[in-house]
Amino acid sequence: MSIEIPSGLTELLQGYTVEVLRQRPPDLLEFAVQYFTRLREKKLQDGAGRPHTRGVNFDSEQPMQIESNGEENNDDDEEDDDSDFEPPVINRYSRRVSVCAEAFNPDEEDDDTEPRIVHPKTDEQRCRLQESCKDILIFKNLDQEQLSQVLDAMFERRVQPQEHVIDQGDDGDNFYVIERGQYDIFVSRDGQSCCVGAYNNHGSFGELALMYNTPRAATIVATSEGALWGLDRVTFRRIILKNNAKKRKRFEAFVESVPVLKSLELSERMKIVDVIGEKIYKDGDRIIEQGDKAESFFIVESGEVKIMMKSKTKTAQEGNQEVELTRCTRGQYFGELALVTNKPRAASAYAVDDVKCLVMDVQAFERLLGPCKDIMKRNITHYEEQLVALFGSSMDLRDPGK
Ligand code: 1OR
Ligand code: 1OR
Repeated sequence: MSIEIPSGLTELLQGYTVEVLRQRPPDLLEFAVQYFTRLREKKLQDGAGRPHTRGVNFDSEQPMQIESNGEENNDDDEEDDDSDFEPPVINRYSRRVSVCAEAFNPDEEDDDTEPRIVHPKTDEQRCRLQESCKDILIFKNLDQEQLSQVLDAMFERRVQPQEHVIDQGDDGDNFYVIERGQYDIFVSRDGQSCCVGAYNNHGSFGELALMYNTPRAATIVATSEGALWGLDRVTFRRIILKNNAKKRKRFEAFVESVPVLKSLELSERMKIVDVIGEKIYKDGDRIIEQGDKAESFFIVESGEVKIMMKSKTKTAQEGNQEVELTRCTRGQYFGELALVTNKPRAASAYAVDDVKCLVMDVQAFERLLGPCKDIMKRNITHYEEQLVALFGSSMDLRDPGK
């Protein structure tokens, strides 16, 4: 008795198998449910006309090209032999596994044979994208080639007021860089959704679910019309996580030695390494300007940083002169005061010779440095005592003039 294999079955299973090999999900059955549900959704969207047995292109926000990096891949060759079979492209699938700082195993995910995603862009788009990404901390340690692959893969997304870009609890699909617009951050606690912060025209979000394979940790809602640049999960993991593994090796010992971080668990310190960026300054560069709105926190990695404060009381000869308050060297931090008090920068910071700092954005500071805040607050009391001694009681750290 011969058994007839239904038409489309081979392709259907092949599509699933290819995705399993690409994603290596921890639970094959759960993955199958997700995969085939999405496949069915895609089929319904495409209309019932053509049987959709070939796998899913989950990334349908914009047309894109998939570029192979030219390396031979036997699996792909096999797929090419089957002229009726198109491999599925990119899967936004993410499984929820436990939250931990061990985000990436380079041996498992270092797959340079992955097809590359390219969203073609005009010169004008490319300029806007580069401008939006220039201060993104998790891009800071990428090499030229990695950065250009990231930029190639990014796609533009416009949003309207009240649009939910991310919903807490969802699986992670994309990481977003803000080109413009305001976005509120909501976190649900005991069933109550609280606004815990906001992004104002720059920054990035959506990295946590992709880094740690966890559900979205917050809801992000646009409060104005806005423009974002998205980076798909697969490219994010391939490049950013690979780079994070390197960053951990490079900064682990240093971060271990920073006194203010001593009260954190090792896994929490490693999460800091995942989201920090290294910034380099030349002699005389202003790192922070007194009176500015604060967006980051700094730890000196090498060199020396001079903290200068303008007195509010002007004299005819001196004008609004800056007075040197202190210097920070390797392992010391600055820029915490404005983040803790939610006030403008109390002083300016300048590089003395070449300086390298590890920089963290305000959201990561809030999220990760809670346990260190007591130490910081104690030091702030110490600043206030010094302030009175230096300038008299008329200067107020909570109202630093520019
Ligand atoms: P994600 O992939 O989990 C939601 O998707 C994103 O919101 C998240 O990545 C971060 O990029 C971003 N706690 C958690 N996620 C936050 C937070 C945050 N802020 C921004 N995101 N907290 C607020 C800190 C101001 C801590 C709340 C307790
Ligand atoms: P920020 O976010 O206000 C400027 O940006 C940073 O300079 C500030 O955080 C501190 O990290 C750092 N008073 C105020 N800010 C100081 C001081 C300081 N020292 C360092 N910073 N005093 C010097 C105490 C030795 C007291 C003022 C007289």
